[in-house]
Amino acid sequence: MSNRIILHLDMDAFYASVEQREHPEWKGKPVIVGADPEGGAARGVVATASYEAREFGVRSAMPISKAWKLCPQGVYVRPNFELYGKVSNAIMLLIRKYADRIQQIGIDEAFLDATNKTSDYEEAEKLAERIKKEILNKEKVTCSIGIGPNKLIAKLASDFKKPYGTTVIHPEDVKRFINSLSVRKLPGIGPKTEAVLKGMKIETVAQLAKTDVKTLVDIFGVFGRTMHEMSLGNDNSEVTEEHEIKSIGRETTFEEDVDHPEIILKAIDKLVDEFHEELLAFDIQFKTVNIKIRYEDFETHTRAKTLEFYTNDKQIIKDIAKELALPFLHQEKKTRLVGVRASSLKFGKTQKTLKELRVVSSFSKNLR
Ligand code: TTP
Ligand code: MG
Repeated sequence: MSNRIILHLDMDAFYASVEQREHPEWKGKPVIVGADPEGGAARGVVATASYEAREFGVRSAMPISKAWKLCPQGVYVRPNFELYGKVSNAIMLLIRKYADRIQQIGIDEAFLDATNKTSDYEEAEKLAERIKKEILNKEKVTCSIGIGPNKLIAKLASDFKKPYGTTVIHPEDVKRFINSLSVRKLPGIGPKTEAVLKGMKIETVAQLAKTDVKTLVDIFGVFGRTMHEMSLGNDNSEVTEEHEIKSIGRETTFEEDVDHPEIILKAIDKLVDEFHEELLAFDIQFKTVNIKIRYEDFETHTRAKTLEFYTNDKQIIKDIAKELALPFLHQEKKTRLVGVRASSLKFGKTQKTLKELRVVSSFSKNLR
């Protein structure tokens, strides 16, 4: 067992907080970032909601029409990804000095390995407070930080007390902490997996830890083993810096598994529309198109096709993605997830834009 001290930082209601910073008149109000609600008739989803809006029950990934019903008085804002990317970059740059290594995950999270910067958990907690204050002073947005002996525990801890919380889990408290959580809190366990586990009478992490690994592997494949390791609070993965972007894309888990090819093809169009904007914004061309299809039983297929030339053409991505997906659409099994990516990238602009892109692109949204 290592004696690492890992911090996980996660911004509070990130997009909404940035919007409140830009528009001080929205501070203290329910702010909902997502599609235009069009008087409640819109079909998009909520990207995020300020903590004020969460009091009305509004949540990420909720249909905007539902948010409108729950909170018609809310301030509805269309997302400004470039702005969020800029704020995120500034924050990531600022926290660099606090750790030997930082690993950015998506737009609003990062792990920091503070093992060599701090001698114990008490010092680590002070470090976390300094980081939170500096971000608040300089960027005018808040974050929450979790501290633990590995990345998994740090991540679960950062979510424990939000907003502006600090949660420290000492190595000797890991078991008690993780056993108290519901399985849904573990990374990778969404509503569907939660439901399957519930059917097996597994609702808490403590119950998951007591389950035979083989049973879990039979049902969930390799993820069953990961799940069991997580339930024990184990995670040996390092905080690793990521240097280059190899691909850019999106994937979506359907709210309900689908068996209509039409729905999957439409989802592909929508995913491509989304990330293609980023390809254009950052002047990126691609040569390879990749797809991923996951069935209801978690069986997963990936396929790729490489062109002989670089392009940034949206229709090409759509056509190839659909061609690659076609053989998987007429199965007896329903589809749980579909993803599309462009890879073998060629960058047209400067390093600076590249860095911004990393922030914007590394987050892959759950569309409904
Ligand atoms: P999160 O960190 O999951 O959420 P959050 O920062 O808004 O709120 P919290 O205080 O609970 O951490 O995601 C970061 C940003 O990613 C979020 O501000 C908006 C975006 N996002 C989506 O666009 N769709 C989603 O379904 C989720 C979960 C997030
Ligand atoms: Mg967040």
